[in-house]
Amino acid sequence: MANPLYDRLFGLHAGKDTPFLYLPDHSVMTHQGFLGRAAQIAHVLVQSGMTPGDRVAAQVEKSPEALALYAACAQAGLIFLPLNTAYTADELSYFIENSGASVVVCDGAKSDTLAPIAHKLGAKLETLNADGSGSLMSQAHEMPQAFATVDRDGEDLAAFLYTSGTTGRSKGAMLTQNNLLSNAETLAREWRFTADDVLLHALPIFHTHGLFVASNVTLVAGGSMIFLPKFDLDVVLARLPEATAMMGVPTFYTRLLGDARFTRELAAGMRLFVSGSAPLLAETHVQFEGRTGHRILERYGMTETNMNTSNPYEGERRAGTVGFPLPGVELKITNPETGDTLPDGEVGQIEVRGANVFKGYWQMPEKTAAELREDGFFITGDLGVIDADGYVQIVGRNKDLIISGGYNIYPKEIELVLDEGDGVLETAVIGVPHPDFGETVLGVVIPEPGQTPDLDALMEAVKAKLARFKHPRKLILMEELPRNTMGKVQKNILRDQFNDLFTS
Ligand code: MCA
Ligand code: AMP
Repeated sequence: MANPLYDRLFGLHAGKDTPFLYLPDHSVMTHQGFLGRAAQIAHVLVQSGMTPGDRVAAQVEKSPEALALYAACAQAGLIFLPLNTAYTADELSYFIENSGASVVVCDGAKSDTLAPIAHKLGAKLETLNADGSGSLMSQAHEMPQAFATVDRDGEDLAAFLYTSGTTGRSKGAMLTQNNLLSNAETLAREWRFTADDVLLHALPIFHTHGLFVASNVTLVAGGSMIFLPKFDLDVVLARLPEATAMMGVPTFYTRLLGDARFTRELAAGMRLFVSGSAPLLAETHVQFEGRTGHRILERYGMTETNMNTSNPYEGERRAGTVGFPLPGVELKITNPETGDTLPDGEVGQIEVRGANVFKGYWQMPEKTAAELREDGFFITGDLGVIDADGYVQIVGRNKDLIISGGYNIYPKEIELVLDEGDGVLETAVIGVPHPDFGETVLGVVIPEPGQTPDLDALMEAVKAKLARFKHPRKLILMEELPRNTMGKVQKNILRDQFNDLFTS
């Protein structure tokens, strides 16, 4: 027996003194140094009573130890559940309860808030701070730096990543070892990653992009990462000359282009810039090439599927497209009503199938059945078209979703909070263009007859419940919402009406 994910991402680096993480203070953590920490954490988790298949929920700042926690889970056969650091106590409480996590790891600053929640839900609370201190590592440091890897099958679950839904309730996407590993190996091959690569890593590690795409691809290839806590423009510009590759959301690239220090010379040592998580404007692609001589490689993925398509490494990286289905991924465009496959050139819903596609939503069989067909095709909710040369273009969404700076926001979740406000009849939350975040959140509020809702109070109610990145940038009062003859709210009309609100 073996443990494919651990063996092929981590285990193969055992005993190597090669650099793995270049840190903000310019210190270096080797592969072996990293694996030693992961083994120590695995001991702590197992000694606290965890057994294979148990869930570890982590809401922690990005650090080498936070990444080692992921490796520790893989090694001990535990399911890793990373959580956005912006989530509020309300949001966390749902994730912990829904997943049945038996250990919760949080930043020391949040332990007072989370302790009662964890206690109520029967989970053990450990702390892990950005500097690596806290209860988890203080126990870990006492442990041996080797841990007997737990046997796992490729079909065993490795991670839960929560993704919101159009009904407002988040769903835990169950990802297997094979889902993660197959995608990492494909991407490393397609993007020509080797042990010589140094990836500039400024993404958060609680979502697919930073954790599975960026980190797993580097690990599988044996490369190293400049591991930065967040995207800080000055730091990214300073460290770029040490890197060979970078992955980012479009906001990273527009921010770089907005700075005169970002020049062709600064990017001269780079071989690859990858963009994803949100649409990269063709204009950004063109401007980037003009400035640096590099064509950004755009790819397309989802939490439920990892990466589905990619522009070619060699060959034309076509602006405004997400390239071709990756090897091993089948992609078809279907009629959203009938599910029938449409001919190339026609716009329809994107469906994908392959080893990358998740197992389903944790304890939500109906939601799984609604999105994952029996034949294995996953209905992405994205609208796309395949052009004459086979490039896939995403032209819209068949789901009510806003993507702000690469973070997904489901309007329903915000509408449910706003609708509860005093004097509010109904609300509609929409995404409108934003120069930095691509899209941002706008809330339209319709008062009950004769009432004037207090918009500040509404905003406070949202702040109390939902993560900062979900907060509307603005709330607007209107008399009524535009509706079609069936009575359905026409958000497209609202989007057109407020299209220029943040860009003009
Ligand atoms: C921060 N804020 C945001 C966002 N990020 N508001 C809306 N959208 C956001 N994305 C808040 C901050 O809390 C702050 O609030 C204010 O907005 C401005 O913050 P700023 O300093 O400008 O932001 P930042 O800290 O520099 O962060 C922006 C960022 C970051 C670097 C773009 O959001 C980021 O790293 N995004 C990457 C997201 C990502 O990894 N997505 C991948 C998901 P205040 O003013 O109150 O302090 S995986 C995925 O989508 C699929 C699978 C895929 O294909 O990859
Ligand atoms: P998430 O649920 O966070 O995994 O986000 C997945 C969604 O992000 C997809 O369904 C798309 O709508 C969007 N997405 C990811 N990559 C791209 C891209 N390159 N272009 C357009 N949309 C993208």
